Amino acid sequence: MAKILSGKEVSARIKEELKQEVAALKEKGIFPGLAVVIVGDDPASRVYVNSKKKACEDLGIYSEEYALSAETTQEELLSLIDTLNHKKEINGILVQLPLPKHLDEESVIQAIDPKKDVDAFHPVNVGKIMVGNYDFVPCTPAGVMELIHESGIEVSGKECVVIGRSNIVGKPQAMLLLHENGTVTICHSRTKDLKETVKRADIVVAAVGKPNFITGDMIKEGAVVIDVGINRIAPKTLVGDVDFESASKVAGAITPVPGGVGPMTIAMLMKNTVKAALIQ
Ligand code: L34
Repeated sequence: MAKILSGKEVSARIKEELKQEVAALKEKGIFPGLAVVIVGDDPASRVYVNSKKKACEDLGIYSEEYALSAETTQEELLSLIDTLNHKKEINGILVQLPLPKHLDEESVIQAIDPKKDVDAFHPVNVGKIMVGNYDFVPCTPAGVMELIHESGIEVSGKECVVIGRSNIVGKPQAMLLLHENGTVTICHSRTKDLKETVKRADIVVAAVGKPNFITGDMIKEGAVVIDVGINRIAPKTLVGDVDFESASKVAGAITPVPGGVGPMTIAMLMKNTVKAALIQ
């Protein structure tokens, strides 16, 4: 049976450390502040944004929430971002994705001051990650790296297979693994022989958004399996992209859903917000 990589526990530890750091910063007159923008009423986004606000409260980080109606125009949203870019109390700006269809995500992200881009989605920050000299790491891939470190596995020289090529997870995840000298393969919907490719991996990161897509027969004995998927298959049932039941029988270490990567994402956002305050 695989070791369970509890993001819930690891994130609690990280947040405890950050809490001390925030208290020390405040003594020096530095007060980290985060603005979270949510547009529309996607229930999942609401849950995540609430967790982000709660984490700020727990750590003593100042936060502002802007909950905009689903009918918000592009101009209104850009105008809010402009205000936040110039607002002294705000060190980090996060626009919760996805946005309603009529809004252009790319230009919204580009409007955020890269120094306040705690998601690291702005092309300037994306480019810095590519080069390997960066301040902010996207929260989910950063959380995955922390969990991999936590499993005690060295990435260097290992076969790493990332399933999914999104800008938010797959692509930056591949870069972070590469920076630690992993041999990285990115799989996606057009990949031939997905099973054979995943089977080679010492480290598997699944970020495809398909419930229970990666099954135990695709996993190499002893591999580290990180499940980024959060799929709601029934009102109260969340499952990952990995079939935990079968995969946990062959993996050496595996993350659960919930309680795996999700809480780590939030801890990493807090880390980036503290960093943003330090940089500014
Ligand atoms: N801008 N948009 C922006 N930044 C992000 O970093 C995100 N993401 C993703 C969606 N959109 C975003 C998040 O915050 C996904 N995500 C996220 C954050 C937290 C959790 C899941 C996804 C989380 O806390 N998950 C819990 C379960 C929560 C539930 O019950 O629904 C878990 O234990 O996995």
